[in-house]
Amino acid sequence: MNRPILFAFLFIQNILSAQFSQRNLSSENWQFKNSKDQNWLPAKVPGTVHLDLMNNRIIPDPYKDENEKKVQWIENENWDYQTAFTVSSEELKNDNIDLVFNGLDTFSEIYLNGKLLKKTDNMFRKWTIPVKQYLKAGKNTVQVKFTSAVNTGKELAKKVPFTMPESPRSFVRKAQYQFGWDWGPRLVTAGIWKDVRLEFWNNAKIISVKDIQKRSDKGENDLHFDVEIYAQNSGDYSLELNKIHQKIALQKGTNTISVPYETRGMKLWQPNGRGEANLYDFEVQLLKNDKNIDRKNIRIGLRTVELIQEKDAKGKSFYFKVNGKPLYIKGTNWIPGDSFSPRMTKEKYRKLIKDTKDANMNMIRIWGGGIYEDDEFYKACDENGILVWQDFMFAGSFYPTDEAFLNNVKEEVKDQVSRLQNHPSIALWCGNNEIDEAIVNWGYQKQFNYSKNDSLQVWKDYKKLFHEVIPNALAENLRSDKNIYWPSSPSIGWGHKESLTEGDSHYWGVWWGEQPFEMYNEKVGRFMSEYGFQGTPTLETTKSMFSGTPDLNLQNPTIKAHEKHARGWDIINEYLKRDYKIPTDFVQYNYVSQLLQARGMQIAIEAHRRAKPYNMGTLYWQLNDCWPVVSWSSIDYLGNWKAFHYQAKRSFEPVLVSVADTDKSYDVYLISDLLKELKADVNFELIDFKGKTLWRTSQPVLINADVSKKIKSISTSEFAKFDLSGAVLKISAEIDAKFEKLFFFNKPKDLKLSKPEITVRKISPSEIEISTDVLAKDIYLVGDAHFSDNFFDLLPGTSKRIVLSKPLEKMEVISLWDVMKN
Ligand code: BMA
Repeated sequence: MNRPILFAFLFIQNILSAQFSQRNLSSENWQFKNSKDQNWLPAKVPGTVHLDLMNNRIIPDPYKDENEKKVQWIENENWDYQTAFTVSSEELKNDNIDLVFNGLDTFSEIYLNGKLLKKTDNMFRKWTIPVKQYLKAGKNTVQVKFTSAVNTGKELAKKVPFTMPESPRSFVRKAQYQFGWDWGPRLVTAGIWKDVRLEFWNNAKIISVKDIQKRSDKGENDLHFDVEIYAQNSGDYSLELNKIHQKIALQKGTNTISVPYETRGMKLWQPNGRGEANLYDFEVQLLKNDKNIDRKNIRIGLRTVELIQEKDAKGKSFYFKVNGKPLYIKGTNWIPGDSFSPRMTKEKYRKLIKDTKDANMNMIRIWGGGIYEDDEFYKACDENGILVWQDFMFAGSFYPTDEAFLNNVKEEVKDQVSRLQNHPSIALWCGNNEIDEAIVNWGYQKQFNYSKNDSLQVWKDYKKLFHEVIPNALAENLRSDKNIYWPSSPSIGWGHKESLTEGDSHYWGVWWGEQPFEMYNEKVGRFMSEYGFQGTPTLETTKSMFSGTPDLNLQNPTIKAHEKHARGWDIINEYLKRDYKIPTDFVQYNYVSQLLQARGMQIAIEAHRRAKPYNMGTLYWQLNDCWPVVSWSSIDYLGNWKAFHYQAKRSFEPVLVSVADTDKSYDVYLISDLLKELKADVNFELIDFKGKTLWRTSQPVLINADVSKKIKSISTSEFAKFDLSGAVLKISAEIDAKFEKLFFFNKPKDLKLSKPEITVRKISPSEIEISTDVLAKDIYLVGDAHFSDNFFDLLPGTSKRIVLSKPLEKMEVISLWDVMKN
């Protein structure tokens, strides 16, 4: 019923806006089918074949039960998509009509009215096809036929004379995590995963608008815009930038017009923790005979980012200067938010980025095994002051370098860089995730019996792609200070001592190497871009793994199937034994495994921050999940904060107290990321678990801006007379900067806890107050709401107010005593 009205509206709009207009074809009635079948079924665009099969009840939800196995056949099939759409004779009067696909996953043939117009082979490219001559007034049909990426990849792999690891995934320019990861299911998708449009234009169109910034020696930001215009006909045009008008003459073909802009009065874009993330909107209009023929809107921030690497006594520095000042980086790694990324919502992106801001972070690394993220992701980062470390999408394998592959990558870089370049959040472009490391350390050459020549070839290919083709393509498309390129993360693998003295480092001795958490205190590099430990998802998310009534039991095959690391459960249990115990009760296991993860990460983050300025950044592995799973994430698939996210927030506070436990002393550090000096009277109090003060002292402290400083060293002999397994050191201050830190002397399993009487008082429907008589360690408020704090310690005789995201009828409270009592 609505359709004719809609068409009429679009039609009128086309005429009114005269020259440039576009139509969204995603909202047409799309259909799909297995290419072997006859019957077409309803489909959704943007989408993927798995979602369409689920919507048509042909497959079960792969996230539930052990269904992942049941849907593996899909990757070997070919899938056809089609829709019909109407074009008016008015629309056909435009000089140019382009059919634009923002993303096709992956190998496809595009037909318009039965004619093959294009073959595609890269999920990360945008395809623009001039179609005016193939369109007719009235009904038109577009078909996109996808061939299996797995089968195509296998064919491509045959061209390389030796076996490549992770074949066929590295042969296809497609999100690599879809082939299965140690936190992700194998779900190799196909489909029209981004919007489809028809674009109508005449005379000329704006290809891109780049904001180019330079910081002068005086510290001022110089700004101009490079407007790239394609003109079909040369002639006189005019350009308007936020109402500033200028006449321009265009040549036939591509023209670049540079437009300076006065920045006086504009405020800088600052990363989270350093001030406001100020953004400014610009509209660029192209006019012919005073009529608008095209426009582009961009939102920019004024900022400079530099990566400083200078030789020093221990190696080479690695830090970011933002707006001229060194910035200690606190953050995390991002993986795609769903195995079916087209169903990620704006709200989900916004919430996850807000969660990083709320946890005091200032950078997020988009890991190279996923996707170049949706615009919404970067917009949210721009607005929240979260810098982005952007990997190109290559991860943990060897990649081919035949001419077709290299050309394909060049186009991919061009498309992605021109889409993303204006986001002030993007700080660095990185060639790949763990490929240098894979070549040097992972032993594939031996595993696949490479000859010496094969091995040399792999290294040559690597250099070609990541030291030549990608950085050159980046430089061609990003001619400004914003082009900071780093070939591989990490630059040096964690088995080599240089990984701790220069470059960025992924330290996996804890977890993969099963070294103790305390090792984090020693393995501190210049910039830690990955380290992590798994924890179970929250109970709500665990329950969502079941299609029927959840059977919360560690032996349940569904629960087991939602851990993708081959030794995952064993490693968690090994560390549980060391620091806690292995509970048999499921809820307790879920709780303690989260505490374990939070504890390990606290040790790591604090060691990194204490080492400032030797260490200038810490990005833990990983923020989020793409399905319900046991993983390194701090926020689970449904968006719930695990114990670790609450801990990350505490450990990333701008002012942090941290205690380093050496054999001889307890060294207390005050770490400040603030740009002003700090004065405080710091109180130190040793309290037993019943609330008795055993020892106390206080001391005035003055620390400079942005430093880590040892403010006190307490000799272990001073505390020798106390039973430290039943005591906690409280370090607090109220003046200038307010902070409180509780330091325990023993591992959780060696603490002499007694049963706390925890009371919950309702203040309002969404606020409660928790209090306790004796020390309550790791209080866990169990309920399906977000709590302003959770998994926290409460000292004897104290209370804490907690805000709930929604009123709860039922809430349980447990603490570590409940687990450790027997
Ligand atoms: C890092 C990442 C991922 C992986 C994680 C945990 O190396 O780059 O590839 O999921 O470790 O093993």
